[in-house]
Amino acid sequence: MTDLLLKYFREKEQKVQSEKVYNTQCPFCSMQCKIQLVEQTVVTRKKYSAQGLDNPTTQGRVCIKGLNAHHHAVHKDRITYPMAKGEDGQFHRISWDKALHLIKENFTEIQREDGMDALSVYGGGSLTNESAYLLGKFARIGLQTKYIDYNGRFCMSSAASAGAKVFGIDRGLTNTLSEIPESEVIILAGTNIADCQPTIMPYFEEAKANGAYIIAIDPRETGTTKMADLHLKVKPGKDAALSNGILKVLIEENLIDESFIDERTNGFDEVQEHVASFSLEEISQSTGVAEAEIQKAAMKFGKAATGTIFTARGVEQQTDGHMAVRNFLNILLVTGKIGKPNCGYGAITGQANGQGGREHGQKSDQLPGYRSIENPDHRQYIAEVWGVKDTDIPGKGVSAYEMMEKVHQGEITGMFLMASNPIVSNPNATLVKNGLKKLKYLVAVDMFISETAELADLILPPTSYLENEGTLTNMEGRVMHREGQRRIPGEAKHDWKILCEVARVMGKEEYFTYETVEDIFNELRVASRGGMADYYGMTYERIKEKEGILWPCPDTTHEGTSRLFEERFHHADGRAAMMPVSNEPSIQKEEPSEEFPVYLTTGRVMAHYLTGVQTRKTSALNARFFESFIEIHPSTARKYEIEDNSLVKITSKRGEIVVRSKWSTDIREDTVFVPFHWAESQNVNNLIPRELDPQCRMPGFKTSAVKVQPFTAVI
Ligand SMILES: Nc1nc2c(c(=O)[nH]1)N[C@H]1C(S)=C(S)[C@@H](COP(=O)(O)OP(=O)(O)OC[C@H]3O[C@@H](n4cnc5c(=O)[nH]c(N)nc54)[C@H](O)[C@@H]3O)O[C@H]1N2
Ligand SMILES: Nc1nc2c(c(=O)[nH]1)N[C@H]1C(S)=C(S)[C@@H](COP(=O)(O)OP(=O)(O)OC[C@H]3O[C@@H](n4cnc5c(=O)[nH]c(N)nc54)[C@H](O)[C@@H]3O)O[C@H]1N2
Ligand code: SF4
Ligand SMILES: [Mo]
Repeated sequence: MTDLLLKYFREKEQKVQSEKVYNTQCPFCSMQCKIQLVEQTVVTRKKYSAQGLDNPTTQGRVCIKGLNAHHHAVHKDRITYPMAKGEDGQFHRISWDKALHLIKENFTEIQREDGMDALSVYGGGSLTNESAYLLGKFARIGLQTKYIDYNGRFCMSSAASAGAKVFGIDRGLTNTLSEIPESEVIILAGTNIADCQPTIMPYFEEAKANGAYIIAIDPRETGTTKMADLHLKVKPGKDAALSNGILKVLIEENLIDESFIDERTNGFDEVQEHVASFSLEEISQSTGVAEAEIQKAAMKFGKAATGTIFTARGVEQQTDGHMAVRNFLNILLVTGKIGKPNCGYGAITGQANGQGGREHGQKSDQLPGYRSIENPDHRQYIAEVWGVKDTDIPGKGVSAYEMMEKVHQGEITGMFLMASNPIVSNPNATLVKNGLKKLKYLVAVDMFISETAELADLILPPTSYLENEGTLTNMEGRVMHREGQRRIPGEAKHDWKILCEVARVMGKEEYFTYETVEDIFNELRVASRGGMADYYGMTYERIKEKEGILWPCPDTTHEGTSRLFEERFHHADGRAAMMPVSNEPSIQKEEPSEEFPVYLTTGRVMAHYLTGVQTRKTSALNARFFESFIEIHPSTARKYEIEDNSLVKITSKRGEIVVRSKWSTDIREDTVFVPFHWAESQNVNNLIPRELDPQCRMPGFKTSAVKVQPFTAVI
């Protein structure tokens, strides 16, 4: 054998020797696609390839983000040791001991000077159930503060609060995805699943192949609306009115299920009276949707034997998001299309653990298992699980954005931030940024120096989805086990371990004595027992064996719950609560004016995830969209003298940004669209108002008014 051949074989052997295979779940959206990552070391370089693994929800599918997710986890910018900001304003490596000492010193000082509630905790929906649960306990017991909330406030709060009020329980999907193909009519309201949950699409494609009629509601044409048979191109923010139009036709054409209404609901008479008080013409005028189209949508939905409604952030991220969702639920209830096969509701959950993250206590008014922090019995129960007195559990705090206002006002002077980038994702972002700069001490737990972490005094390195084991609850309400098999890089620690260590230095070690992540899950099971989101019957062993279990699962012989509400809703009388919904929001939304003449709406593109901290690091994704843009109709663009592919200044009452124009006839002429994946001078949240939904404190990310003009740089 020649030297060359020998070398070749030796190298090949080396390759095989160093191949490692990791099973995991995609860290991004709520589909939670199962992924296998193969890591090969070729001489000194590592090569990765990812592929989908079969499971009941995604059946082996993965999208472009999942296939490329590992890039950020192995990125050179990843933080792998604690870093403190020095006098020079730069971050410097320090030891864990030193980091924990700094936290103890600063947090103790803040609470001594400014009071216990001067410290705040801000979490995220990508945390595992175990970390999300522990973060709630950490705030209340570890730091003894009432101020905790999380980014899910901007994501799930409208749908969650509507579900809880109408049905008495909030699980994203009332039925499993496997029922979609048999549903005859499907309404997709304010959701762009084609870009945001791509691996869900085959369920809908199968429904279409079976003859389903799909109705999409969106101010823009998207990959999702293109699949629809009918697209109601609504004006931003008018979903409550539009759904009232549909409801009016259903009731007045007698396309309702009277026995279902009588036996299973309350409040129908008020809804009937309400829809008689306006005309379809008024609805058509305010929503920009033709009367005939509203009628068609209602007739199709009302006449079908089965039907399903999905909503997402287009409907929900509004200052009347809670009520708008309630009105879509009114449509389901008057037609009796819930609690049955191939019928039901789905709030398309957003983040990896958008579902589990909202169940176990990261929310300011919530204790584990969806218990209420204001209910004395619930407090008592959780106090017993935690081994404290109920008086040791602080009361209700405020929502995510309101916490930022308290920071700005100087009432909150310290913050522990885990898994969010709030200066990019909050509305009224300039105020949020200025506020966070004033904090006496900000600790950020993040894999990267995000725009917010940049402002921190201390950054702690967490593990990524490849290393961190735990459970996450997908959009169906299916609790899945993520393996976390890769070796931890550098000195990174799991989020839950970081919480235990900080609690220890704050003198609360006895409440945080977990050896493994499974120990936390076992405590969560007990804490959730008897609550709305009951996980008691799940164990790691059962979850692994069944490839996920749908909650509620109240005992260890229970199979989990595929379909909700077959016999009763979860209110004490077993009935669902209907309620009339006003066409006009109680908190006025911005309408176009002479100064700010077009609607601005915001959202996502397929290649990027949220504030882009992870996906902007991935060249395969970033190459698809490396900067922000404004989607604008050519006639609107001409009116404001904006050329295609040119820089545009967008101004609102709050501020201005500069992005590139993208002419498109897909969007309404009175509306522009800007994604929110970029920061600094392209951060669209600098334009978004501070007003919140009065019921659930959701900001109005999807409706504001702006001016657009060509950007000419001053040199
Ligand atoms: N690629 C990608 N996928 C993601 C994410 C991501 O950042 N990138 N994020 C994940 C998360 S956390 C979430 S919450 C989900 C979000 O998933 P979606 O809610 O589907 O995403 P958005 O793009 O925010 O908004 C959906 C649609 O609402 C439309 N819309 C805007 N205003 C209105 C309105 O007033 N009424 C109606 N009816 N529609 C309107 C927009 O044009 C858009 O097409 O996606 C998840 N998946
Ligand atoms: N204008 C506008 N604004 C919006 C929205 C919109 O549609 N329009 N949507 C809103 C919605 S739905 C959402 S969900 C929010 C999301 O907004 P953010 O909460 O800001 O979300 P991310 O950009 O995902 O920030 C997560 C950060 O946590 C880090 N991270 C990721 N995984 C982990 C982990 O496991 N542990 C730790 N410790 N860190 C981790 C990432 O590196 C990143 O820096 O934005 C909201 N803001
Ligand atoms: S982003 Fe969502 S759909 Fe795409 S691979 Fe990840 S979990 Fe699946
Ligand atoms: Mo979200």
